[in-house]
Amino acid sequence: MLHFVTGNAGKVREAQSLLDADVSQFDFDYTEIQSPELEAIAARGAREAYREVGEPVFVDDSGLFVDALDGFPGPYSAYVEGTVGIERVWRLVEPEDDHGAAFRAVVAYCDGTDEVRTFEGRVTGEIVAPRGDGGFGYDPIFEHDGRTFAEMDPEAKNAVSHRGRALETFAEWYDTR
Ligand code: ITT
Ligand code: NA
Repeated sequence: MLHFVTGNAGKVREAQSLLDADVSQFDFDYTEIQSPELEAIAARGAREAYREVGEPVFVDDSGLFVDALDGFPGPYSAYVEGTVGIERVWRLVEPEDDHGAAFRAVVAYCDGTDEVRTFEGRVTGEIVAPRGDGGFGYDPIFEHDGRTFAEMDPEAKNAVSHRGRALETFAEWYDTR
């Protein structure tokens, strides 16, 4: 049994659809340090979550990096989603010539026996007016290959997404460790 320590049910659905191992959500609010680096945030979080749960855990720290906004909201994506909201992020990007953006995710695993392991995934796309009602978070305004992530089912999104790639790399390591 692997505990995915997160308050985000959308992340859990994607991990369950991709990983062979049994994944259960453990909703514990670990400290998210103020850092420009997703990897540092995730690694610290995984250590703290392991101390809380006492069994193998992983966490996911992720964010949307908009090119025309110099990578904003990046590590502050959750805060910006909850305050400004995705519709206004779209409005910020709309007048820009460059709508390019990337989602990044870092999955960090800790089982107490070894150093924390981290696995990263990245996907590029375009910021568009909101479309679709699947997924979560910024999915309606992130278009990849003609569809927003909110227009894809979890399998299609996992096949190309930042989290799908990070989880894929994690699973390869986990299965052969
Ligand atoms: P936990 O920290 O409890 O896991 P969270 O949603 O706060 O949940 P983060 O701190 O990693 O997660 O913040 C990630 C932000 O980026 C948050 O606003 C998400 O909605 C957004 N995000 C990450 N991956 C996404 C995805 O696949 N699709 C849409 N938005 C995503
Ligand atoms: Na969070």
